[in-house]
Amino acid sequence: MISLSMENFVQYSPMAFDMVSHVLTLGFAVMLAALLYFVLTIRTVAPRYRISSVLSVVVMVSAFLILLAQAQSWQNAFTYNPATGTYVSPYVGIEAVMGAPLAFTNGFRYLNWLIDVPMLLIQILFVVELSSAERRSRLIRFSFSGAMMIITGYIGQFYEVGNPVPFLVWGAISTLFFIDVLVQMRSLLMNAAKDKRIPANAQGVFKGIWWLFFVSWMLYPGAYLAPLVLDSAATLANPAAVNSLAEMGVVARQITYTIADITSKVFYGVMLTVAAQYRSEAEGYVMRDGSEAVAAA
Ligand code: RET
Repeated sequence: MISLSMENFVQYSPMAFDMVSHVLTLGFAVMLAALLYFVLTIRTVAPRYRISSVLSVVVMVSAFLILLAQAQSWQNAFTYNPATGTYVSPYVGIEAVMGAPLAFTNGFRYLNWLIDVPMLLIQILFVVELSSAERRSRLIRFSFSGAMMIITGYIGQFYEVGNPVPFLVWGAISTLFFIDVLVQMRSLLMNAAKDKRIPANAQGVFKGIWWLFFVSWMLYPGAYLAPLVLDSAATLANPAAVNSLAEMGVVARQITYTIADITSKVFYGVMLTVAAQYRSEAEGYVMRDGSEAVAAA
């Protein structure tokens, strides 16, 4: 049984190798920049919405660290071979490398999602209008389904090279939890989009959040399935064609992860901040900078 990520079995042209390095660097740089946005805008919303910004901050810190580690892992896992002009893992084809410390893995991403997915799902509960009993029950169901979706997918990804049956079975189990998350999120946002207690501009933002959520979260299962490209490529007779298809699959997968991370964490958090700002404004909240206190003294 092979339990290494697909990336380790492919040879990369310098262009493909660099594209992945660049896109992974973009990923962690955006998280750090957005961290500042969420910290600096926290007082632009009324206190009851601020927990959403706090949760975005938690997501940014954990994503920054994991994506930094992910980029370093990419740099360390491959060496340039001047004879072939490609980057390769020194371990390709060596059975004894199971557990090799420098092998590239996407597994850390899943453990990061285990933190971030419940946070992202919970933060919306503080920006739409819910009774505290409903908020609590939604929070429990979101956290349970979100965590189960990631844990089952994490197990599945160990089988991505050469073990299609457990890979697809665990992926299917994960999908059942994903469907529950989608159904809950849709009802939450569609209700918010027609809730009379929410001003029209914020209602429009909630509708937009649904579409952003749906598209960005669908990218993750797409990236999970990328190794199937490698499996089907393996049936081709020409090894160079197999490699170039797999190389494209790896580059596409890392680009997909980065787009998904930026949209599902950063754009989503910004849209929630905007919705909270509209709601705060409609409720008469005015941001104070402390100068009136100084003037009064
Ligand atoms: C897996 C396994 C295959 C089936 C499905 C999956 C869904 C993953 C999702 C992940 C979302 C992650 C987010 C992270 C943000 O930090 C686990 C790939 C359905 C939807 C939003």
